[in-house]
Formats: sequence, C-alpha cells, structure tokens
Amino acid sequence: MVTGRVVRIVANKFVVETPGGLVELSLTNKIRRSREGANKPAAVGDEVEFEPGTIGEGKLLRTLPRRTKLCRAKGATGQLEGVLVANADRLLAVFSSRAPDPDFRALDRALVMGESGRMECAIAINKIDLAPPPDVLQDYRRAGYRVFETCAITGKGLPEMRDWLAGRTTVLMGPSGVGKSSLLNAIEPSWNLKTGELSERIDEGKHTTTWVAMFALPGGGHVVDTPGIEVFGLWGVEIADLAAYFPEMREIAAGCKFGNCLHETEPGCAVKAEVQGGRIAGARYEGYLHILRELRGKASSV
Ligand SMILES: Nc1nc2c(ncn2[C@@H]2O[C@H](COP(=O)(O)OP(=O)(O)OP(=O)(O)O)[C@@H](O)[C@H]2O)c(=O)[nH]1
Ligand SMILES: [Mg+2]
Ligand SMILES: [Zn+2]
Repeated sequence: MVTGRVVRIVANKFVVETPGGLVELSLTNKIRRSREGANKPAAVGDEVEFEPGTIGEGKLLRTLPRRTKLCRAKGATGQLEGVLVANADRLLAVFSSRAPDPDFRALDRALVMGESGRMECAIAINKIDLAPPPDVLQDYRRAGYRVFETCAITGKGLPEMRDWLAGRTTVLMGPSGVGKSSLLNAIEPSWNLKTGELSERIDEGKHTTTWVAMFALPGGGHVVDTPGIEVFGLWGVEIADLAAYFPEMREIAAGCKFGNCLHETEPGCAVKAEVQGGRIAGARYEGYLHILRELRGKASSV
C-alpha cells in the first residue's frame, strides 16, 4: 500500500502526486457502491492510501484524516458538506480593484470559510493597474490580515506574494474573473493555466477555471486554483462561534460578560463598545452582522 496526495479530480478519477510521479486512481467497486449519491471519498489536497496497479494507475483505498478543510454548503438546500480543498495551510482570498469591483461581503465570507476551516488567511487585491486598492482594506490589515496589492500583468506585488506562498499549501479563492489563474501563471508561466479573455466571457457567469487543481511550486509548497464561486453557503459555521472567525473580535467576544452574547443588540456588549470606540472597524462589524443574520435565517428555515 502506498500514499499520495490528490491534486486533481476528473469525473471519478483521482490524480495523486507521489514521490514517483502522478498516479491516476479509480474507486474500488465496494467504495463506489457505498458512496452512491454521497460526497466523493476524497477532495483535492487529501492524503490517500492506494493499491498500485499497472504503472501510473491504482485503486483508492482510504482517505486519511484531514488537518484542515475548506468547505461550503452544497445540494439543493445546502444540506451537504462540499469539501473544496483538504489539508491546505492557507487561504488567499483574491479580489480585484476593478472589473469586477470588489465585493467586501464576499471577502468576509471567504475569510470566515478559511478561519472556520483552520486555515491562515490573507488577501490579494489584484488589477491595481485599473484602480487603486480600496481604502477599506486598511480595516482588514488592522484585523491582522496580510494584504498583497498585485497586478498580474506588470508583476507588481508578486515577489512578496511568491515569498509568502513558499513551502505551504495555499488555496486561491475569489469571484470569477478577478485574476486567480493569471496570478498563478505570472508566478509560474510553465503552468499555462487557462485564463478568461474578455471576448470569451460574453456568457455572463461563465467560469474560466472549471476544476479545483493543485500545483507544486518549484521551490517547495503547493498552490490550488479554484473556479470563482459566486454564491456559496457557509458550512459548519455555528452562530455562537462566528465572532471567533473575525480575528480582531475573537478575544473581546470571548470576554463578553454575557456568555451567549451574539454582539448584536445585547446591552453592555464588549464588542459593540469596541466598535463605538473605533478599535474594531465599523465595516468589519457590519460584515459580521451580515453573516450572523444570514446564518440565523438559515437556522430558522430548517
Ligand atoms: N488589467 C488587468 N487584467 C488582469 C489582471 N489579472 C488578470 N487580468 C485579466 O482578467 C481576466 C480574468 O482573469 P482569470 O485569471 O481568468 O480570472 P480567474 O479569477 O481565474 O477567473 P475564473 O477562473 O473564472 O474563476 C483575464 O482577461 C485576465 O487577462 C491584472 O492584474 N490587471
Ligand atoms: Mg481561473
Ligand atoms: Zn457581546
């Protein structure tokens, strides 16, 4: 039995990276039958055990426990866990300063997704050749997030980003068209990832990247390219834990004198006092409330 790491999933084939090269795994009949209609038995990033077959092929036997996972809710009513990537150390939330304009509510959700999946998060604001980075990013810096200001065309900001990526596994996530694949190509041209030319993007909502795929950085470490996911439901985020996924609120929220305070309308809330005092940014607190209300709406509709 041998182990490898899933780098790509195409239909029911799992491509795994091993010290001896890439191997394509299929499912055993037993696993296939037991998983009918359920989630795939492994996600990109998973460490798996497999039974080698003819050269370059094998059968997937077992998925090892995950250290981290980046998840979203899927299925018609969001009742299923969709694991986008397993075992990544870091999430890079990618946005553009123009075309498309940045959506900070989507940024907040992406960060909550990463924080709740136990990943270290940072932000890249791309296309700074088209418009300056928005001022509100200062609030994210104050919260402790690293913010890379990049241009995939001129290469601005890429050396810093490349240094930060080295030696870790990082998922790039963000809306379609912000330049995730372009940034990866600028870092490593040999990957030659497909990027969306404007002429090809006539069909609104069309994603250029359609698979989640992991690539090895030449100096060590991995990056994962994902398709832009416009609307996604959060998975596994409990209302009571939400404030802990906003790093600048975490400690204050834990010390709030009402144990079950949601930091919304409760009198004497320590988080709200910090917002009024300017130590927690109003925009970030609004982002918190937005997700809180969304989670509450979901909880009451079940
Ligand atoms: N002006 C400018 N255009 C950029 C920059 N980065 C990417 N683009 C352009 O933006 C478009 C979309 O880039 P992609 O890399 O395909 O975007 P993506 O985030 O991978 O999109 P999906 O795969 O659909 O999620 C392409 O036409 C790129 O050439 C940049 O820094 N500046
Ligand atoms: Mg792409
Ligand atoms: Zn409170």
